[in-house]
Amino acid sequence: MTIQTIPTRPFPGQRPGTSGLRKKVTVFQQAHYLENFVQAVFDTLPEREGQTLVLGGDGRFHNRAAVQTILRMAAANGFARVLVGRGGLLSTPAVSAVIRRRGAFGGLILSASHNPGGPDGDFGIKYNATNGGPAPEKLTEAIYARSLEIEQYRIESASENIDFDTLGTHTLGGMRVEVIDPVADYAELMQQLFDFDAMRAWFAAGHRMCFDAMSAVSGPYARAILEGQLGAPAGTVINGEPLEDFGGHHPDPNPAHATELIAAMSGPGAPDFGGASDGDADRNMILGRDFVLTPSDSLAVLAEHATRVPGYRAGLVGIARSMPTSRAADRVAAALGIPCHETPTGWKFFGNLLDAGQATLCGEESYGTGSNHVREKDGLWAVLFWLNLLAATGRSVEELVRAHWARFGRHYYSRHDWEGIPSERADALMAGLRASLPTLAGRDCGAGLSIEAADDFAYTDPVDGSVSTRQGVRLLFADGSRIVFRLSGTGTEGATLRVYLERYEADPARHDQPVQQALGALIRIADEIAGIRRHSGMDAPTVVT
Ligand code: VG1
Ligand code: CO
Repeated sequence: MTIQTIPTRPFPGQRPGTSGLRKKVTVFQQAHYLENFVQAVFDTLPEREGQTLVLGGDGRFHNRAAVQTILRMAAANGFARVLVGRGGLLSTPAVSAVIRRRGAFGGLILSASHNPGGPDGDFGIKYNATNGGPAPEKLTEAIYARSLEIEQYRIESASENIDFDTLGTHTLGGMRVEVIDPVADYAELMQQLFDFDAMRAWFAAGHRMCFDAMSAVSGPYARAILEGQLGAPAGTVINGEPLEDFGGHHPDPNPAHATELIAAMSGPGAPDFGGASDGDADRNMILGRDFVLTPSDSLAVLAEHATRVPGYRAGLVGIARSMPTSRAADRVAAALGIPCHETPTGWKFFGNLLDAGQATLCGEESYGTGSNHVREKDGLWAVLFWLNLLAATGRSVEELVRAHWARFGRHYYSRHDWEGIPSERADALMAGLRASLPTLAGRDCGAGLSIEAADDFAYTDPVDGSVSTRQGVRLLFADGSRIVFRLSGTGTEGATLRVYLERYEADPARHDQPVQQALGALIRIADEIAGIRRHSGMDAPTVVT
């Protein structure tokens, strides 16, 4: 064993955002940059000695180099064992599953999720704790504080590179490295939750689906489960090979970026069901033939029918949604007589609720859905859940959603992203909004919309009492409509303003309006109150989902 202690100096800005530390690949390629952050993580985990770490990523550019570095650092920092996915691959939900199943101490996930990859793209890293979930804010803040005072890191220097492309066991400076099948644990967990026989019968009856893996990490998982175990025909999974640059695309499953799938799902010859997931396979998009549904509606429909699926037959103890996510799930929770928790944006806020048995299903408007089976959102899980519902009910995606609207009403919903705003301008916009908050309540905005309350969302975790403030400015209208403004915490260039728009419509005769039209008055009010065009100098949002 040859442990080297390398002197280093802190890099500013190693503060994890909504989901881990994300920077340009070129930033991560600087000498000591990754090492400093990893050492800062290890330094905040004194109990790591003799423990097991799970390691893998979404296969993007720099994944392989980072795996070699982290293996050496884990060996030099007292870990007894690292479980690394073959090829350095593990999806985010698979890391969560492996940590939980194998009783590991924690895991490091190498991914910038839906951000583009390649040498000019983004890279990222995040730490997940013993429960399999993203490090809570207390821990990410401690990691950041440590990164600002770091003076050295420890790395094992003598050994050869580890071959992590073949299953097997290696020794690295006294530490065991096990190269594991990235799919096996996850696939077994899916078999416990879903009715594989019913889904097999659905395909055998001639139904068809298209799953777009977006050249990201879900490909091997989707192929093994959909085509391998459920008998879907070869070719059901498209873009199934993980590529270091995701084929040059944003691996972001929404109608703006998953254009190939949207095209495949339209027209009379289209498959019955469509799904997609993002870079690290924790997001999902669900489509019917010529039918796109919002993630907020997806969460609500899954909750409504959860007991049709074996893993949830006993019913739900609660639902949790991020604050900007529409209130469609709240109505289902009310009908079921269970609580619906409202948390800040980011999956880390669901962890305590799940651990405490206060929620079964969780969801975010940003194409994230999940449950207590792991502590991450889970893209393929959501697709399988839908597939199980289609098989169990014999109905189509559109039929299930329309019936849901008829019963509960429709929450028209859209998110407008204004990307690449210079940070000072975006900060000025948010400061202006916050300053105007006391004057907004009671304002009549025309079109029958008056503001009942306006605030900056704050959250007190019901389990550990921790408080998170400044989580998004909310305008709450008397008719139940909402506008929410917040700045993204996952970008790597300038600032992204997210504007979330929601309007409730109870009357089934009015459930067929074009979404942007139904939200037209709210879109106008958002700009009037926040001065988006004035501050950003832009005419229109860059992405509308
Ligand atoms: C975005 C989404 C948020 C999600 C986060 C991580 O964060 O809005 O809901 O949890 O991405 O998802 P932000 O701060 O940019 O709005 V992933 O799949 O990129 O890890
Ligand atoms: Co993701």
